[in-house]
Formats: sequence, C-alpha cells, structure tokens
Amino acid sequence: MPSKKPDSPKQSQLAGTDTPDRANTNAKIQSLESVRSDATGQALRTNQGVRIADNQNTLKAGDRGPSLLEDFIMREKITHFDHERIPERIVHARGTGAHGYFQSYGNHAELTKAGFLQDPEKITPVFVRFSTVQGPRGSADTVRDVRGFAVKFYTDEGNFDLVGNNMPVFFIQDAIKFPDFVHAVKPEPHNEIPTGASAHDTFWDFVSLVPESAHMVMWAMSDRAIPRSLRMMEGFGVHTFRLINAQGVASFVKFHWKPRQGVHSLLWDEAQKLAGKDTDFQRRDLWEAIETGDYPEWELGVQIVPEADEHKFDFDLLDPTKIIPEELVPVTPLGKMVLNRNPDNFFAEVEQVAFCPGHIVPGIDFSNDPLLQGRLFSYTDTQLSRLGGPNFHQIPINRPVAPNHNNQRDALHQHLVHKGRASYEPNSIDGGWPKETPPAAQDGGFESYQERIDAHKIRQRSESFGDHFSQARLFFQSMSPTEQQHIIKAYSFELGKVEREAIRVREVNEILANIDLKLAAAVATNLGLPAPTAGTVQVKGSQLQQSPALSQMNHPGVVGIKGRKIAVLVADGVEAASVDKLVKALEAHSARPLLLGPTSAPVKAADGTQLPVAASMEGMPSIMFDGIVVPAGKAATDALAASGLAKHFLLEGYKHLKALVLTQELLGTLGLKEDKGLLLGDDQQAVDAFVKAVEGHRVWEREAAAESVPA
Ligand code: HDE
Repeated sequence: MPSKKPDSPKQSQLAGTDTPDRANTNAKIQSLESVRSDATGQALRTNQGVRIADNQNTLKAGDRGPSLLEDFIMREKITHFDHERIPERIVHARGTGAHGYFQSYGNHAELTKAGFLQDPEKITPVFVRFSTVQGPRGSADTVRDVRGFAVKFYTDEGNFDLVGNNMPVFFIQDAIKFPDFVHAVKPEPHNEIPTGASAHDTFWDFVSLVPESAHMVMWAMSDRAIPRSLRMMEGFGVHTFRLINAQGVASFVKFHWKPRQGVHSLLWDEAQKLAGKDTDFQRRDLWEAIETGDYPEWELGVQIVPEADEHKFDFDLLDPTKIIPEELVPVTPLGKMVLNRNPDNFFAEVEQVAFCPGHIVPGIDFSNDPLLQGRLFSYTDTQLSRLGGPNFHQIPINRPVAPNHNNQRDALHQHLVHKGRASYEPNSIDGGWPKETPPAAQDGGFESYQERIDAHKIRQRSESFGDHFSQARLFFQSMSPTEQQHIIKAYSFELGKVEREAIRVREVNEILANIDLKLAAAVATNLGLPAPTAGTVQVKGSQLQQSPALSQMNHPGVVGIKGRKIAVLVADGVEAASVDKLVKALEAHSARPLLLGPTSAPVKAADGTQLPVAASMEGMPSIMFDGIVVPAGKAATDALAASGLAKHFLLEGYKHLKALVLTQELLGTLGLKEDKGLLLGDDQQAVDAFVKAVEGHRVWEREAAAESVPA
C-alpha cells in the first residue's frame, strides 16, 4: 500500500507521480510469479523435462547421412516452432501494452458500488493495450488510424475491461454493420493493398454511402488519428454505460481518459516518414518512457447523466456516433492510472491479453447502445479461434486476481485440476459449493440493472439516431484554423488516392457539403471538382456552436516537457561546457536530451574530451524528436554548416515547427529567421524560450514561413 495519501480530486490535475512501491503494490505481478519462466542457471531440456546434450545437430545416420525420424528432440522443437503463430486480431492486430495501476481519488459510492472506485487507498493493477485498427501485426505504428485504448482492471471483485478508443465516437450505429465496415477499411481483397491505411476506394465507397460514419470520419481525418505518442492520447469508452450505487440508483456515464502528458499529434509528413524510418515509433516511445521512469498517467473521468435526463439532449445517448459535449456535461474525475512496468514477454502478455466489453463488475452495467450490445458477443467469440478454446481466461495475463470458482469444466487447454466430484449446482455431494452470492449493497453477486422494456421485436433504427451531420459540423467548427487546415489536407490526400471519381464526388457532395460548405469547397478544389453550393439534407445543428474541449490546442498537458526527446547536434570541435549546460538545463525539466553526431562515433570536443553520442543524425532523424539544440563551438558549427545531413536535419525540424536552438552562423547558412521557437545561443533566456516552445508542442506561428522550406 502506498505510504502517501492519494491526491484529492481537486489537486488531481496538478499532483506529481506518487508511484507506490511497485513490488509491494502490484498484486498482479505477484499472481503471475508462479508462471514466470526464468532460465537463468537452468539446463536446456525438452518439454518433457529431459536434459539435452546436443542442440546443434540432428540425429543422423553418419555425419553425412540422412536424418532419423526417431530424433524426438529435433521433432519436438520443430513441431513447436511450426505452431508458434496464432491468428492475429481481425482488427487492432498491431498493438503494444504495459502494466500499471489505478487508484481512485476518493469514495465514489454515491455513483457506483464498484469497490475499486470506493477506496482511495486501494491499488488496482491494470494492463493496457494500445493498438491501431487497420494494419496487420507488423504494420507501422504511425499510420492515420483510430487507436485502441483497452484497459483491464484486475479488481478484487473481478476483471473490468474498459475497451475504448482514442476517439469518442464510432463509424457505425449498429453491430450488424461491423463486418461490412471492417471489410471496407481493410486492405482490398484482390491485391491486399494498402497496408495500414484508409486511403483507398473501398473505405471511401463505404463511408460515402453510410452517412452515419460522417462524424467519426471527421475524427479520423483530424490530427487525433496521428498521435505524437500513445502517452499523449485521450481515451474514451465511446458507448454510454451505467454506474449503479448500493441503493440501486443508476446514472448514465461516458468514460474518459485524460492524459497528463497533454493531447499532441505528429504532422502528416512526420507520420509518413516515421512509418518507414521507425515502424515501431510508438511502441518504442512508450517502452522507453516506462524504462526511464517517465511513467505516463491518465485521469479517469465520467460524464454523468441522471436516468431522468436521458432524453434531455438533441441526440440519443444510445447512439455511438455522438458525443456529449463536455461543455454540456463536464467530466468528473474519478481516479488516475499510471503505467509503470513494461511486459516481460510480448506474446504472453500483449498478444494473449483478451479484452471484452462484457467483462464488468457489480456497480457497472451496459446501456442499450446497439453497437455495444453486439460487442458483448463478439469479443469472447473471437478469442475462441485466436486463443484456441474457452479456457483463455486461464492464460496468466487474463486471470482475475479475484477467485473464480464455478462448474465449468474441461475443454481445450484446461490448466486447472478441479477437485471434488460435483461439477453441477445445486449439489449435496460437495456441500453445495461453489454457491451463489445473493445481490447485496456491497460484496453481493452481480445483478443486472432492472430496466423496464416494453417494445415490439423489430429490426429498425430509432429516428433519434437520424442526424448524422450536426456533430460532425460541431467538431469541424470547434477546431483551430490550423487543425481545420490539417483536416482539409487529410480529406484531400485520402480522396486523392481514390481511383473512382464517383466516390470522390459522392463524399464531397453528399457528406462534406452537409457538414460544412467551406470544408467541402476546399477539398473539392484540391480534387479538381466543382465546389458544392448546398448540402443534400437539412441539418438541424447542435445545441452548441462550438465545443472547445474538442480542440487539441486546449489540452496542453500538465507535465511540461517531461519525457520529451531533444536532439543535441554535436560535431568535432563542439564546446563541452556548452553541451553540458544545455543538457543539464533540459534534464532539469526532466526532458530526454540525446547527443547526435555525424556518425555513431564519439566526437572530440574543443577541449579534447571525447563525447559519446547516442546515435548518428541519420540513425535518429529529426522526426524522432520534439526539439533540437545546437551547442556552441566554431569548428562544430562549421562542420554542421557544411554537412548536408545536418542541414537536412535542422531544416526538417524547422519545417515540422519544432523548437530549435541554433548558432548565429547556422541561422545564416540555413537562411532562417528567429521566431518564438527558433532561438540563438545557449544562455538561460534561450533555454527558457526553447522549453516553453517545446511545451507548446509546435511553433504554430511559423507555419506560413515554413511552407516554402524544402525538407
Ligand atoms: Fe472492437 N473488436 N468491435 N471496437 N475493439 C475487437 O476483439 C467489435 C468497437 C476495440 O487490444 C476484436 O480481441 C465489434 C468499438 C479495441 O485486444 C473483435 C464492434 C470500439 C480492440 C471486435 C466493435 C472498439 C477491439 C478483435 C462493433 C471502441 C482491441 C480482436 C459492434 C469503443 C482490444 C479482439 C485489444 C478488438 C469486435 C467496435 C474497440 C473482433 C463487433 C466501438 C480497443 O472482437
């Protein structure tokens, strides 16, 4: 248990990382200890436990003779190898994960009887898996896509999975359309192109024919689809859920994860380059942050709507293509999550973790959102083929920390040796165990919320799900001018890849024109199409004109430049004192300065000392950094000014609107002008301005000037 008192809700945004002692608090680690395999000091053996004398040679008839079938050691090894791969997830195949913990800010008993939200002293272990949706397991991390944000809470009352995304809405309203949507976005069936991208005909064909997707496509064309880091994404439960307190009073809620690191994105050019230069950019970023102790943190919050207010909004709470604007219902913080431990084994943990929105605990329940209802079936079903049968809950990463006795027996991969003779209930032979727990205010058995339903059995979409454009418009109109431009460019890029003109025209005239005519006109111009002058349907519009919470610009984060990667460009002749000063100043802000040289060899400073570098400028290009500094030193500056590699590095950083500290000579050589984020010299004033600029993530004021710079 932590020695420090947890933060009060009010302080929540400001509080530091009071990481409890990892070994003591992570009950999940302890529960996994018995299955952790450590071969240190151990003999090499077969799966049957036989010691192996020769792992180099197959058993053969003579040293040049044929191999013998009786070589059980070789056969066992190769048979196992032949079956190493399991089916990848049909969607969200590419992902990465981390362990951590959740801690409630206080006692939220008025809202829910879920124990992990009632005791601020309680540490609930969690495992999070972040993912992209479209690409296969080996695809690039930085593609334009929705990101999965799935959290497994190992609570004392059973596992609770919050299987969300980094966008608060979805493409479709009814689960029956999911296979259609996924087939459309996945690589096209004839040639399996493109990998990890929605910029192709079948995706745009589908979404232009299905207007309910308009809002989510907006999000997917926004900067949210190219996050700078998994640490810098919001997370959303998407559907409306219910929280139920001990008195049985239910409230509708929407779950939110707010990153303390802020919400930040890559630029499209960076995202594309990174997809080639570092396919693993985001999993590496998360891994390194955790290894270096920059534990990412999110605040879990809920928007709460009393049952009585269900119909108060101009959209339906059950419609997963709608948000509740935060200006109408603010997010109430409940607690925080800290990710503080990388997995030991990717396959065992990240690949085998099995989430399901149906994994809930007493105090939490579903709404009738038809997308959520379908998901409740799909996730367990998919694990049957992915993880080979119904015992996947026994795989270590999926095991609850709560006991889970019942009368389910046998099946593939059964790991338990069930004792006793009665595997049925009721029984008198084994004393009637295991027995039901009647529902109760606290520690009772799970009881579904008793919702009264009086309806016809029909296949029909509610009329209240019928407005597909008002919130897409609200989203676009809530963006800063820069974000709007990025959205226009993203639509233009993607539709530019669509071969069939009819699809482009349909998207512009029947979707975009109904969202915003300026958006439609700008995209039409970029595609060489006539700009539509009117939409095709009457759009009623939202209660709000704007929702500032939707703009990333309003989510700068609260951790400053902590964990941000800064390139320090050095070459022979650099002044060691200047390097030292800059590095120390950046480290004082908990940033991660890394020295880069012309090659991977150490550079020789002006005073003769050798400075080891982390990599060459080619090995770690500017797109991997949040800012760049060049220390003083005449000879080093001359060398950088004469190097195409260094000039490209700096110009690319400038073009990507990064904060830069340069020397006067380099400024001249590169033909750049000082600005809010382009500073000269290594004095405190320059460093302070640099830190501020990195905090702002980009020097947006530079956009126009950077337009003409080639990189
Ligand atoms: Fe999923 N989804 N989904 N999804 N989803 C899966 O489960 C499905 C939806 C989400 O890291 C699958 O284990 C249906 C919305 C995440 O392991 C599968 C529908 C949201 C992950 C599945 C949806 C999500 C998945 C594939 C429409 C955001 C990755 C492999 C009714 C709230 C979890 C698997 C991980 C994975 C089905 C829509 C999030 C096939 C049928 C909406 C984060 O079961």
